[in-house]
Amino acid sequence: MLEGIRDAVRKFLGGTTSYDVAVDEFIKDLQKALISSDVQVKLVFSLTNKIKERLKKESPPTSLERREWFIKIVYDELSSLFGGDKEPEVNPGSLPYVIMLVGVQGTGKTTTAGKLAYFYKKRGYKVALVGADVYRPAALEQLMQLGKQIGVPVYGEPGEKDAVGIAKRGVEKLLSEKYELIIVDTAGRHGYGEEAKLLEEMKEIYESVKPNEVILVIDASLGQKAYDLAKRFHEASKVGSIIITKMDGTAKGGGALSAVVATGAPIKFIGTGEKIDELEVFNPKRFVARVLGMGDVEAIIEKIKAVEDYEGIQKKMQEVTSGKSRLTLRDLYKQIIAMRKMGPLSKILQLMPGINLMGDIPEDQIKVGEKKMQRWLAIMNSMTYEELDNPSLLDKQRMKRIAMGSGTEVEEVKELIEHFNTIQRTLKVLKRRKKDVERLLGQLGGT
Ligand SMILES: Nc1nc2c(ncn2[C@@H]2O[C@H](COP(=O)(O)OP(=O)(O)OP(=O)(O)O)[C@@H](O)[C@H]2O)c(=O)[nH]1
Ligand SMILES: [Mg+2]
Repeated sequence: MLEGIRDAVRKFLGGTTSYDVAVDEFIKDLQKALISSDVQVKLVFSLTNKIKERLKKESPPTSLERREWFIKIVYDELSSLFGGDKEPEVNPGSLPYVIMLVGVQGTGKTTTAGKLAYFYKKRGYKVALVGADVYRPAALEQLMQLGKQIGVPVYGEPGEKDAVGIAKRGVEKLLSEKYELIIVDTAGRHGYGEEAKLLEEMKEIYESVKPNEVILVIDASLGQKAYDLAKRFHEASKVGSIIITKMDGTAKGGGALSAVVATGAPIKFIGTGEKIDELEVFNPKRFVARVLGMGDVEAIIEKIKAVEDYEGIQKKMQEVTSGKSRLTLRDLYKQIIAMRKMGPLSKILQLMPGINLMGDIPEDQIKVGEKKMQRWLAIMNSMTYEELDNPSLLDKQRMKRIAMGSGTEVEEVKELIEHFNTIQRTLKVLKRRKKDVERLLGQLGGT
């Protein structure tokens, strides 16, 4: 099970064996977890070979622990299995577009039909639903209610037992009424759990409706069974994409990879709750982070990003505190841009070696609201290079000109400069403190 990977990550990060031994062990655990999750052996080995190759070719950045760097590589390579950096294209290529949802009982097809209708309606498409589940009592009623909630029409034939006929007539009627996006909800059970018959019906609906896309709905908790299941559905009606539901539950989507492998179809959305808007476009990296253990991996990724974004700023700060260089507004500008990408500066500072001395700076001195940051960026955009490099040039006249140019108030320009001065003062304190610490360390050294 993919769940096993999380334990392996934890064991690896917290382990005390030597790095090389731990890497070998981790790779074996990873292979075991993937293979027992029915991922093709060939694929597993190509993945682990890629990881090993990168280990040989690349070396960890100085700011990262070796073990953390290794997990980052695993994360990268697993992500590319799920589609890499990009989110999938979810807009229909041509209109009208017919989607057919398939999947076993209780996975969330009907709920997802409603969520999809809402999602596309919000994107401006003229959407309609077709209820073609004639087995579950009140299936049509459930869909009607969802439709009513979001203002999307639902085609259904209460009492009719011919699902294929309903689907065909429904899609034809809605197409003639110029609906652009039609979503067909199908049954998940068939009489007394006769799966062969269910699949036969899927095939018939598929052939008579000829949907543009078949989406397989899979429950995140499905685990190992997902592979066979996805394969059987794929044979009955060519699955074009996958939606994983109930990602909000305790299961972490272990079966997802298997389903992807079995069908070759990409995951498009994930369901994250029972409510109509709890549907997200699938993001491979976020998903893999979940598989690897959100807490552990996220912390590492965040650290890497923070380190990359701040390496430049760190260098600059060191130069400033050692007296080699002077802080300018241009540095502040870069810092704000990086901060908006990264989150609070205070958090980033904690991650940077050597800067934890700054620990007792009050939070609110470094915290700047998003809106303010945007206005400050506008202000700095209106400054000349000369002014950015030498803020002491900023007299009343210049401030007025800058406020006009950036559509802000002189007060805000002043506020920005005050903030800049605060940072400068803080750095001076830091510089003094650093000297104190160095002197203290020197004394302790006894020389
Ligand atoms: N927590 C959570 N619950 C979900 C999600 N999607 C669906 N559900 C719930 O799962 C249950 C089954 O959902 P349905 O949409 O009726 O499933 P179905 O596949 O249409 O079921 P059948 O028609 O019997 O095959 C309902 O209680 C839903 O509220 C999700 O993403 N998260
Ligand atoms: Mg249903």
